[in-house]
Formats: sequence, C-alpha cells, structure tokens
Amino acid sequence: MSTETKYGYLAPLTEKSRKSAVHYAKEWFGSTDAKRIGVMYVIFALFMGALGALLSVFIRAELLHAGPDFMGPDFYSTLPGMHASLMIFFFVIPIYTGLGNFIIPIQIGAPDMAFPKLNLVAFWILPASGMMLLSSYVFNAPGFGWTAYPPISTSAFSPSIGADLWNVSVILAGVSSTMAAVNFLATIFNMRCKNMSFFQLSLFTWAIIVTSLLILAATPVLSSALIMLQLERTFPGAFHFFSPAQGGDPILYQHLFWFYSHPAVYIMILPGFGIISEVLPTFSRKPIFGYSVMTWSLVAISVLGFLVWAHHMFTTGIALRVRVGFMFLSMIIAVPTGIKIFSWLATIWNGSLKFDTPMLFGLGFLSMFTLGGLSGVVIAAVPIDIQLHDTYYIVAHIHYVLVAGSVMTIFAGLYYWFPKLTGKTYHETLGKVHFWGTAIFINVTFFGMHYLGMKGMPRRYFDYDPQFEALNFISSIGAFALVAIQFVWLFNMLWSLKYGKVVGRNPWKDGTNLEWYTTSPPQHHNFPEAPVWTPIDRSHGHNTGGPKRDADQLTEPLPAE
Ligand code: HEM
Ligand SMILES: [Cu+2]
Repeated sequence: MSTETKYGYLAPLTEKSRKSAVHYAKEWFGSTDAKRIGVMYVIFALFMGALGALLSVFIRAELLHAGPDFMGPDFYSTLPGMHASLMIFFFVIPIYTGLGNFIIPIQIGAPDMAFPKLNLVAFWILPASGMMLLSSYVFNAPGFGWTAYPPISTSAFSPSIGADLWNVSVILAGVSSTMAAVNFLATIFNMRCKNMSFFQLSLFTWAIIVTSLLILAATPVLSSALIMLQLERTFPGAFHFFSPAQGGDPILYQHLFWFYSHPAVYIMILPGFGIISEVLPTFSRKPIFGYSVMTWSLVAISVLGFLVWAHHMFTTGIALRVRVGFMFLSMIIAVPTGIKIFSWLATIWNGSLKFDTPMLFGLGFLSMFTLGGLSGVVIAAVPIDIQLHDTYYIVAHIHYVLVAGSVMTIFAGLYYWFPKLTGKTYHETLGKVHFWGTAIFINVTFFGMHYLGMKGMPRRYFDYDPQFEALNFISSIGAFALVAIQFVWLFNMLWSLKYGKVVGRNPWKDGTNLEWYTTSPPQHHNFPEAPVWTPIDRSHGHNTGGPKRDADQLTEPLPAE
C-alpha cells in the first residue's frame, strides 16, 4: 500500500515535509484541501471551546457560595459575555463549518470545495479575530454580555479598547462565517456528482444548505448593527444611532441584534440536526423516517426563524399586539421541530439498534434537547416570560438547547467520523464513560437552574441571595465534573490516534452515504475518479447493503467487511 492510500490526506506531500515537522506544519497551514482546512477548523474550535469552558469554571467557582469568593465584580462581569462569545462565535459555529468542510464535498462526490482559496482565507480570519477577542483581556475586557446592548456598550459606559476589540472581532467572525456559507452553497449547487439530485442529498448536506442560507441572510444584519455601534463608539459626536441621551434608539439595536441572533440559534443547531440524521439511521440499521418532511421541516424552521426575534424583547415595552404575534409565531416553531423529533423516534423505532458511542450521544441529544425545546415554548408565552426574562431560567433553556443539544451533536459527529478522519478506531469503553459522565453532569449542572430562575435569581450577577446557595452549589460541582470528564474524551482521541485499530472504508458497516465508500482516511481529492451515485429511495429503501455503486469507479473494490 502506498503512503498516500494508507495515510490519505494526512500524508506529507513533498520530500521536505516528510522529513521536517516544520515543513509539514507549513504545508497544512497553507493547504487548500477542504479536509485539512476542516481539521484545522475542528482543532481551533476545540481550543477556543476549552477556553470558553475555563471561563465557565471561573463563573461557577465564584457562584459556588453566596458572597464574594475569588474575584471582584468587575472581573466577574466580563465572564458571562466572553464565555458566550467564545462558545458561540468560536466554538459551535466554526466546528460545524469544520465538519462540513471535511464531509460535505465527500458526501456529494466532489473533489474539494468550490473555492479552495476562499476557504483557506475564511479559516485564517478566525484565529486572527479570536486573538483579538482574547487580547481584550489585556485592554480591559467589556462587561456587557454577548449581546452588547447600548447604552452600556457605548463609549460613555464602556470606554475601554477591550470593548472595541470585542466588537471588531465579532464582526470579523461574521465575515469568515459568511465566506464559508457562500462556499458551501456554491459547492453543493454546482459540484454534485452524477445522479446526485437535490432529493438524493444526505440530510447533513441539506442541513448545511439551509444553515448557509440562514448565515447569508442574517449575518449582514448583525454586522450592520455592530458597525453602527462601532461608529458610535469611535465618533460619539457624529453618530448617535442608539444612545438615548442624544436621541438615539437603543431598542433599534435590539431589533437588529435579534434579527441575526434568533436565526443564529438555528445556525448553531441545524447542522447538529443533520449529524443526528446521519447517526440514528446508521446505528438503527434503517433509513431515516420521512426523508422529505425532514428536509421541508429544516426549510420551515429557517423561514419561521426569521419571524420570531422579538421574543427576546418582550420586556422592552413593544406593543402588546406585536408581542402576541411574536408569541404565536415562536410557539409555531415547535411544530417543525416536533416533526423532526418524531421522525427521529420513528427512525429508531423497531430498528436493530447498536449502542456505539455516536448513537449514545444521538439518543442523549434526542431526550435532553427536547427539554430545552419545551422550556422554549414556556418562555415564548408573554406573561410567563415577563417573569422569567433575565433570570436563571433562561440560562437553563440556553444550556439545554446548546449543551444538551448542539454539544451532544458535535460529540456524536466527532465520534462518528473519527475513523473516517484518522483511519483509526477510538476506544469504545472510554467513549461510553465520556457519554454517561457528560449526560449526567449536564443535568446536575443545568437542571436546578430552572428552579433558581423561577424563584427569581437574575442572570449575569456576581452574587446571589443566600437562599439560592444549595442549588448553586450543586450546579457548580456539576460544572466542574462536566469539564473534568471531557479530559477522558481528549485522552481517548490522542491515545486512539496512536494505538487505535486501523479501519476499512465503512467501519460502522451500515453507513450509506458517500463518505463510507472512500478510503479512511480519504485521499487528496477524495476519490480516485468521480463517483457515480446510484439513486436510492431515501425514505423507504432497506439500507443495510447501502446504495449500489459502480465499484469500478473506485480503485479498490469495496471491502467485504
Ligand atoms: C421551540 C423552540 C424555541 C423557543 C420557542 C424558544 C424561545 C426562546 C425565548 C422566548 C427566549 C428569550 C427569553 C428571554 O430572554 O426572556 C429564548 C432565549 C434563548 N434561546 Fe430559545 N427557544 C427555542 C429554541 C432554541 C434553540 C433550538 C436554541 C439554540 C440552539 C435556543 C437558544 C436560545 C438562546 C441562546 C437564548 C438566550 C439569548 C440571550 O438572551 O442570551 N433556543 N428562547
Ligand atoms: Cu430566539
């Protein structure tokens, strides 16, 4: 076996980089291969996610007991916003972009992304803007949360350069994400292999299409709001869009911000829905239930996602009839989401289930994300939200959808595709330990927050009333354990890179999409020759054998495993 077939895209390309680690690294940093860019995204996002987790440990350490413990209120105030910015803009969104880069071209049978150089630029913007975000800690990090509402975010109340750095960094992250979205759309629209029509696409590919459309439509609105904010910060004499003292309208900022940021919550979950729609069929050994309603519900969620933003603004004094409209639309989003949940349940129903780690994360997602969706419907009700807005109930909601939701799907995807990315298996028992620890500690950390919120504990505060101590203590212990158990995962990945068993093309045996028909790890340009897709009945076909593909199109016959 040549090194290229054995190590695929991981193999050094030149004699020089074979001999020197520095050259090999340089080759990666400048590579336009979507798989290498994808891996760089994943590693970078995991690094930023680890920093975000560190900040959450600081938060929970301070809240372990009532009264000041470790830090002052000024430093504390920077933590929730920085934690959220790191997690949203630098962990969840980019890690999906990374997995998409790796998997999408392969799933559609293309050799690479449509614009490889744009792809590389889009990636490198992120470390630059990430450094900007972090360096704001050197110049007085802002304490205005991830939402940066004026007037607190104007120069009168947040004069530090740190606040400017935060702002510009988030604008740049948006630019990067827009570039990636354009690239995904161009790739999927133009580079599908023969016979791969739109309704033959995998649901992960569909999820990336819909997410990219959301990014294209929503991100420019966030950028506009932040650019307006920056103009007002830098030239306070000349611009006053938002400062009420000069006749500006702070509520206008909230409309612009949430016009992006509600769709953004779907930018942070739809690719995860896509991953789950790959994992559940593979480990249930059945095709996905209701393929076409699964695609249309993605579209419906994204359209409705643009019509609900003011549910974040129920307490800002907007007219009641407007609030009621937004309340109904918000509740209606639960319908297409429910369609997905029930279709996933129907997918596993009567399947012959295998409980490998990706499946455990898939099932964990299904049960726990639903709780987050339910609390969403609760706070979508105007009278209830007036009570619960800006309390810990919202923190509970966010974390059930984003940690029990998005993060569970990310791990499902990382375990599912680990053998494809590396050509090795991971350690299954360690994977299971990681899953159970994560699932249990998520609930220890976040469940009690529902009660704290209902009792009136406000979010983003440095201290709390002593009556809230017991639940806060439990939550903090849960959070420390949740972070600690992630080291099991890290160890597993590193250990398996070296000692994992070498795998064939389709290690799960029941993977049906094109990534399971190329080598593990795939070669540069993914396939030796352009593959030809044999159309399958996506909803009904029995898929244990996978779609029949012209085996001659691949250099080696499909393995018999
Ligand atoms: C049935 C679906 C959902 C409904 C009806 C819903 C409803 C709401 C409402 C009304 C709020 C504002 C509460 C307030 O501040 O008073 C909210 C906040 C939030 N939701 Fe949801 N939600 C849903 C699903 C999701 C999903 C899927 C995600 C993410 C994956 C998400 C992420 C968030 C975040 C991050 C916030 C807090 C934003 C902040 O103020 O920092 N939600 N949700
Ligand atoms: Cu929302």
